[in-house]
Amino acid sequence: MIVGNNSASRVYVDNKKKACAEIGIYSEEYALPEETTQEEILKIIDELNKKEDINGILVQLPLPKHIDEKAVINAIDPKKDVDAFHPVNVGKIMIGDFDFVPCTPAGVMELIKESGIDVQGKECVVIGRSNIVGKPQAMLLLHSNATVTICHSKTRDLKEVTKRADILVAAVGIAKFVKADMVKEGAVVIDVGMDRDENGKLCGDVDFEEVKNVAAAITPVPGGVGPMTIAMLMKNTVKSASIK
Ligand code: L34
Repeated sequence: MIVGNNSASRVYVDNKKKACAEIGIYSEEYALPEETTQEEILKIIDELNKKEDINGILVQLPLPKHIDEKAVINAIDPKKDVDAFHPVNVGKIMIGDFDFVPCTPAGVMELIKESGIDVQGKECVVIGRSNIVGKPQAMLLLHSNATVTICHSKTRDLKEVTKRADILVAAVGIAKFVKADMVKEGAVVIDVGMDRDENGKLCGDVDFEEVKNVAAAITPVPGGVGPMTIAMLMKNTVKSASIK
């Protein structure tokens, strides 16, 4: 479900639909106008919760300001919550007993694993503490036996903290925020950002051109974490269909 006219959301949802079509997942799009009421959204979610042939429900965030995001997420049947945003699924991630992993953090873990990088015992620093990325990212790294630090806008001496990282995950939402002097030589740098630079060009939270010279490995934007987010959504959806 996509509500309103956010052009970035439009691109992401189109990419999700394309991925579904490519691998043979049936999908329905509910594209609703900006002025849709919360009741209308909740009614559609209720119908989808009951539909036997629907295994996954995703409401693209952010929602328009007049909609209570929490109420919408809470309305999704946790068994169909392929984003893993429902409090039940968030709790399960905390315990380490989960079916669905939030797509972006799961994509980051997959990138690390597929690159042959061992997380166990490593110093991992996550910049950003959102419910969608920062917090679940920290939990997934912790479950992989990393030593995890979460930092944010109020962190003192941020640079001193990020420089300790063997694996640095940037999820702040500020274009080119991470500079070379914030990164340890040989670190693995993962860029979750989807920002616009001064020329309106898509870029990440990491200053790629600077940081690539100090990092042992670094993800680009676009073509890094974004496509992985979508791949993990597909994985959660297949899982949902197979365990129902
Ligand atoms: N409910 N809301 C819900 N679930 C999610 O998992 C998301 N997220 C984030 C925003 N809101 C959400 C996404 O889908 C971020 N996100 C997302 C998904 C796909 C891409 C980026 C963010 C993506 O496809 N990125 C492409 C470039 C896209 C472009 O050209 O603008 C890339 O190569 O990085």
